[in-house]
Amino acid sequence: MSGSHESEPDNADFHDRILAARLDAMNKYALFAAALAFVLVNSALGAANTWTGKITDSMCDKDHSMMATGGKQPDAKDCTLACVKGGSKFVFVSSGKVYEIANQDLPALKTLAGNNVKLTGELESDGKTIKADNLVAAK
Ligand SMILES: [Cu+2]
Repeated sequence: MSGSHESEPDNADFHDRILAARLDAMNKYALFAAALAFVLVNSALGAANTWTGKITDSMCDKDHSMMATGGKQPDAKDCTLACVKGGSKFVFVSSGKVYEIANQDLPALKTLAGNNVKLTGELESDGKTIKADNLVAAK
């Protein structure tokens, strides 16, 4: 091996590094463009939101003391389901605000009645009705 060949691997390496840097910059741009597109599409569709709160019913909303018997608080789930059976609607209470739920037939409303939940959905233009997409139990 002569000395003149020794610089070649270095050159190739240098070239690789330039190429890698260029690809890196392109990836960053692509990611940024994708993120921007996502944000734009989301805001155009009336952004989905996530709230933490409680599923209860429109008669008791913030607490079930109205249904207390002999000073004993009813079980939140039992009370909510009983009230809904009696004609009330499921509501969602978050940070002291009571939201109506547009889709009362969502099965998770029954299973998570009385529970703390994380609710993902869309706030309708009236500012007090949520169309729920998903409910998961929360602490
Ligand atoms: Cu109730």
